Amino acid sequence: MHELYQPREIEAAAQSYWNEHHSFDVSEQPGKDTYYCLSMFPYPSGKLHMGHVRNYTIGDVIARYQRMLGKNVLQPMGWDAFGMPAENAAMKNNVAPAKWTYENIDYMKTQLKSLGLAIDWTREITTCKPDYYRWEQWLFTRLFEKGVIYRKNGTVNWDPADQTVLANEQVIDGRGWRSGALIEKREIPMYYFKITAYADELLESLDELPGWPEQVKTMQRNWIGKSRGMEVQFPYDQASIGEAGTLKVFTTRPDTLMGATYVAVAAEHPLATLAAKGNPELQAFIDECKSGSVAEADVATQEKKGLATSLLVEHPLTGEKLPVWVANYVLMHYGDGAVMAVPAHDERDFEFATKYKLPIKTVVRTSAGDQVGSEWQAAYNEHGQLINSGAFDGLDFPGAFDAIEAALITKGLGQSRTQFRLRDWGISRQRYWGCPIPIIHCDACGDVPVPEDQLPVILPENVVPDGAGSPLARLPEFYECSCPKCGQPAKRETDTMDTFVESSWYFARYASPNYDQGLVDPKAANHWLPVDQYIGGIEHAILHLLYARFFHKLMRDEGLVTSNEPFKNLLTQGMVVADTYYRVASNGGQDWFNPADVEVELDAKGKAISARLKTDGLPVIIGGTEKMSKSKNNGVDPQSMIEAYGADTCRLFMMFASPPDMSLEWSDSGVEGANRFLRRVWRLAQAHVGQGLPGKLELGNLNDAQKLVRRATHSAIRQASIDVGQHNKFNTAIAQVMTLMNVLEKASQATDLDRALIQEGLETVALILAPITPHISHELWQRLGHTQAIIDAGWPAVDESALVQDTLELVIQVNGKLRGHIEMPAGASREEIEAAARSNENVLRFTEGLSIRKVIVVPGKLVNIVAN
Ligand code: ANZ
Ligand code: ZN
Repeated sequence: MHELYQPREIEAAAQSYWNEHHSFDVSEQPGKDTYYCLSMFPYPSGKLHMGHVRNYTIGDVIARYQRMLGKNVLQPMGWDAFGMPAENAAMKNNVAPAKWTYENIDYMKTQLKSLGLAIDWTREITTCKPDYYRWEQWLFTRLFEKGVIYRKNGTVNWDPADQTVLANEQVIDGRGWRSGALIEKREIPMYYFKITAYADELLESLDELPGWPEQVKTMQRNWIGKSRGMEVQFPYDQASIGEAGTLKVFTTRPDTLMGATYVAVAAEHPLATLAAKGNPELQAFIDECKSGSVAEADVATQEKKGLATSLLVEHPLTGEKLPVWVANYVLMHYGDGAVMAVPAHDERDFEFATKYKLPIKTVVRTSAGDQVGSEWQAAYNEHGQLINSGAFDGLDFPGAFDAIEAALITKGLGQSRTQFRLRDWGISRQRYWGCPIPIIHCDACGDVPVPEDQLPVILPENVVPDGAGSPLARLPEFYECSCPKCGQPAKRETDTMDTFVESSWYFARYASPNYDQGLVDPKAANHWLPVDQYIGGIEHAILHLLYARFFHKLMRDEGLVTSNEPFKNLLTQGMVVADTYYRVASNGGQDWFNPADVEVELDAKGKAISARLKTDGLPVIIGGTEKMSKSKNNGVDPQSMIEAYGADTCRLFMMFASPPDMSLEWSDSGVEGANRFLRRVWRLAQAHVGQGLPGKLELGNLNDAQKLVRRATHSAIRQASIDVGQHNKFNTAIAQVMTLMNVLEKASQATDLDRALIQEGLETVALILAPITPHISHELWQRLGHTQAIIDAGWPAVDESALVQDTLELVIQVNGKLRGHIEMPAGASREEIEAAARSNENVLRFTEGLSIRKVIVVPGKLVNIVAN
């Protein structure tokens, strides 16, 4: 055994052992407990960042731990390989997105391998390869025929200079990121997944997921946004509108109907169009609204603006005439694109009514009272008794809801309705690097799905996009085809799918990645699914997880899987954060410096007080701790870390610095600490092994000191098992190992029995660390004399008898002050303890001349003697 810890050699040896033995390749083994551990697969952007490393380390530790519990563990990996960055890189470097992507995958795979992850690489999935996306296309055609996918017009950002559609993030302050041209909105035909048909189930089955963080479930619930309310119709005032009809609105507060003082419609609403005829001012306002952002968050925060029309509608119950306004805070695609405005009880309406001097009428008695006043804004969402509402006065919310519904039904002007915020999922993208939508447009037959025997529709890989328009739309050899139905010349769809589609079902494909008879082999899929533990970033809490849950239900309804939900347990790992440093640049912006290039001066408490750039020695400003990112230049490259210290140090630091769901603060001294600890373990093992391995541990006659060593070993096992098994708390499990190491380093090595105890302790250290630092554990295990590899060893078991304490140390107090300690047999009675305490020499000294009034015994802890 080498004297010094040499991670490079140790890690290479362990990894080649796992490779040669195909240690992590798994197959279905009926009867054996399965465990499917999945980390969100990476986008092949070029190289791994620390967020990846943390994600995959957490997943790997869980996978390896479950394997030690005797389970058949599947841990696969793949590449979410379609997407815009490849197109951008292609334009910048004039290289085809396919080539760029495959090269990145090659490099990142070597990086992942250097981390020593227990991955079954035979199941690797690359979503941009036809053998993967053909099944996506197959499912698309099935769902299209079922009507779960349909076509309708959708609004996109159109760049008139580049003649191309832009994603929301490519529109900066209303202009194209590349051309700088003012972006227009355009309506174009797109394909939609009818996710709204599953809205109720997606909501309900969140309750079947106790293993998900509550926060994520709440985010999903809010996104789905189920509201129970009422649709209310306001009859047109024919004199002003010129025709008969009703304006339909959706409200969650029908109890406030008697407080409606105006109605407001979205700019795209037909009544707005009607009112704008011959009203250029209104038309200009409508155009302005239409050119604004499509993002809902922007609509919520923008200044409320509107314009009156000359149109009136009638209140459905009182017949009172209410003015129709066009307002920018009303969304066309929610509810009915129109609202009944109740400024007294709705914040947005209040802001609007105040600005435009519209009447405000209170109809609900809230904690703020009956009148509009200063405290009253906090009470918007409160329910209360109705006032100023005629026949409905005195009713509470449920009572008012029912009574008003009954009144509306009688008049045929309304009824209750449940409304979802969730919209159908538009998946058409006018981009090149994505999965082609398998539809053929025929003048005679319409939209014809590509027949199964003509799948996959292969994306040509040798294309270099230039940013102007979709390359596929300019490739006749791609889009020219004949109609599968009538045989006439037809045109292939040139849009590709949203890349969220690929990541919505990859977890199922891993079960049978090479299966060529279907999307999944149902037997394999049902063997492994649902995923036991899914691990990934909180940034995917809404869209990815919702789409994946949706797809799982689609696959279920296709008869491909039997479970209802794809991910039994979800762990959202915290961010990796690091210090930031900057200088103010001459243009007023900030120049960020990497922490590696900065020297920091600390005060006595270790707090940074000043920092200088290493190159010029001049000060830089300390910018605080932020998520590692390119923009703040505070990233640490995992590769350089692994090269400097080895993967085990990197893994140990990541797992020790904080629990997986909390943010992890990068610290060079923390990394060095982790490395120092592994060197300590190595040193002790080396010294131990160097003397020759001891004989078998004979438990018969341990002395007190030896019992302490053994107790330290087994209490580490007990605590680590609880921390890891029940709470995913690897950091505290590591702390247990550190405590154990302190004991082992001080323990006597004089006799063979002493050394047998150290052997047991070191084996425990290797085993508990095995999921976290698998390479050094692999090596130590061999050095400690095992022929079987540590990956095939079980998680250590607690010997309860080792935890039994023969004697306990009790604290002695006189009048609450610490006056000494006594050793007592663990089974001593209160009386025996009291007697021993009374005869203790310190007690005798401190109670001299006093009389003892009371003796309080807290078994196992202390004795307090009250004397005066
Ligand atoms: C009258 C009212 C009175 C409302 C009141 C609220 C409070 P959720 O819960 O998100 O479903 N609304 C309806 N359609 C809208 C649209 N297209 N654009 C903007 N706002 C719209 O919200 C439903 C509430 O949002 C509805 O209830 C409506 O305002 C508004 F004291 O109607 B309410
Ligand atoms: Zn045809």
